[in-house]
Amino acid sequence: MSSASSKAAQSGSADALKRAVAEAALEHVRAGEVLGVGTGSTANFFIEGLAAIKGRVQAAVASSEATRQRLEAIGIEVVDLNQVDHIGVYVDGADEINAALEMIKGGGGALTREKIVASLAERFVCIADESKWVEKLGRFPLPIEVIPMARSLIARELVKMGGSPVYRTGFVTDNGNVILDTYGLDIINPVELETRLNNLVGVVTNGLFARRPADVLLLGGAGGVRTIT
Ligand code: ABF
Repeated sequence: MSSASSKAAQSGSADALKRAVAEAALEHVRAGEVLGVGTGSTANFFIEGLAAIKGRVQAAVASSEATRQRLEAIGIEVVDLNQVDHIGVYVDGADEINAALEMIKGGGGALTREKIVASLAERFVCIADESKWVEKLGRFPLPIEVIPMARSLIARELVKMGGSPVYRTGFVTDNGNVILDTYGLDIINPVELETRLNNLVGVVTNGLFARRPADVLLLGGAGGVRTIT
């Protein structure tokens, strides 16, 4: 970490911690490969940092329209995932992450594209400040993207599973779907729950990233950035 961002991290503000982990992630960018880039405020700091090393990035795949626009604004070519058969590294934030590097994602609503890009990436580098670190996933409501006509059907299924789904009003995903932010699910086994939710007809994607967890976590705290694998 540079001394500037080390000082920033030590100052402890959330933005300083996000900036510090974003800067640390730049070291994971490999020359001449297609890079996957996530969405959210931490990922935005990463994109800012990428501007300085953009010559190293062959091209990028974006996990949202917002990220695509930010990458193009700094002069990085953004390619469609269908043009790519390999992504070396995917860098993205999370809403919660545990010691197994399983995550809840989707607070920003980009979970489906994030999961698709992550599934192709050889290495998933998660960047997060320490407020995201949890012993057990589930304090953050689990975002579930559903086909609009199945919204009430899925909501009833989630209630049967012990959840309290809340329709994210006024929000449509980049894929034209809606999101149910689901409180109260007891996430004892994240892999099992991710699979079970995937099997509900009408669910496009759920925000559990447990079947494909992160490979590396860069976690920002008052003492600096810790690398957890
Ligand atoms: C993305 O951005 C999402 O999966 C997650 O919801 C969110 C984290 O946002 P932030 O970095 O703003 O906390 O990674």
